[in-house]
Formats: sequence, structure tokens, C-alpha cells
Amino acid sequence: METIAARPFAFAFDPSRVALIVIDMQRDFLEPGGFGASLGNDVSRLQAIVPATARLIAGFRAAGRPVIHTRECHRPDLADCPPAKRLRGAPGLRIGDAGPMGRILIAGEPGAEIVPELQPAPGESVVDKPGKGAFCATDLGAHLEALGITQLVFAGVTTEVCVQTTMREANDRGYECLIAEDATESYFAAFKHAAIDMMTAQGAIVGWATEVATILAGLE
Ligand code: C5J
Repeated sequence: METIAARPFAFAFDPSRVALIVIDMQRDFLEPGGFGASLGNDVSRLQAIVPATARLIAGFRAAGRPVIHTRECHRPDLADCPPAKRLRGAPGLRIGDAGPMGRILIAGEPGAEIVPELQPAPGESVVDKPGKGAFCATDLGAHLEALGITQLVFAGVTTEVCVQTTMREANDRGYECLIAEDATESYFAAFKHAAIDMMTAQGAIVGWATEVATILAGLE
């Protein structure tokens, strides 16, 4: 056990019991023509964190620690996509509609794949999730328990939606959660900062936040 600099206060880091969860770094969120763009967002903001996320993944691999990737996507028959989700708002393309990268947020379609720079390595877990949180309707909890994980580092997109939801789910399940501030992003700069402020407020009520370089130094 060692302590690493974090906010709101130092994080007691246990590199022997930590896993990295990389949330939804999919073409549908990061590239033009996908789900994020169909909602009217500027996807270039999310592309900017790919290098820092790649460094974080490389550090966990080098340390021999688990890297778990998630993908928000649905079955082709949409049986796991509630109408309340599919019909929300007035996007250019809805979940399941055909777009330039295949059907939006559908498992097996090009848009649902993780971006080429962050492709899972052989043997790494990829959790397909129908919700915003990665514990909902998945085997993530059982998988982490089998691995003996007690701490989770979070990266990915978007900070205030799927990252925050999963971090809150993990916190409620007893994991100590640390978000890598420069390896997460939102379509809205203010939302990223507000989400991390909410997580770390009140004595790390949801968890801690720090930079990729600090986490990498702690893993060495
Ligand atoms: C969203 C996500 N924003 N991965 N999904 O719909 O955050």
C-alpha cells in the first residue's frame, strides 16, 4: 500500500488489488456519424483524451494489472433497449437506426467497436452494457470479485454519464474509486469538471481524482 497525490486528499493505492475500467471509448461516441454526433455533440473533445488513455492502459498492462473495457451497445433486435431510452429526445439518428458506421449503438456494428488506438489486447475483458452503468445487467461485479479487485481506476467517456454512473455503482458496491482526470472527457467542459467535483466533494463521497502520470508512477 502506498499513497498517491489525489483530490480531495491522498489516495491509499494498492497496486496489487487494482483494475482499470475504460468506459465506452467507442467509435459511436468519438467519431463523426455516430451516436454522440447524432445528438448534436462536438466529438473532437472526446478524441483528445485518446493518447492519455492509451498511456494509462499501457501502464496497467506493463504492471500486469487487469484492464477491462466497456461498450454501450444493444442487441440487434433491441430487446435490451427500453423504448424510454431509444425514443428519448430528437436525435438525428436513434439507437438501432442505420448510420455511416452501421446501426447506431448495436453490438457487432463498426460504430460500437472501440477506437483502433485503444483496442483491447488478447485476454482483456470487454463488457457490453445496455445501460449507462457497467454493473447493470452485466457480469462485471462477479468478474471483479473473482479477480480479487478492491480498487478501480476509471477512464473513458463521458465523464458525467457512463463514467460517473459506473463509478457511483462501484462506490456503492464497496470499491475504492479513482478517476483519471486527463483520461476522461465530456462533450461539455463544464459537465466534466462539475462531475469530478461532485464525486470528490464531501470527503471523496464517490471517490478520488488524479492525473494519469500520478497513477502510472504509483503502478511502477
Ligand atoms: C452516453 C456514455 N453519454 N458512454 N454514453 O450516452 O457516456
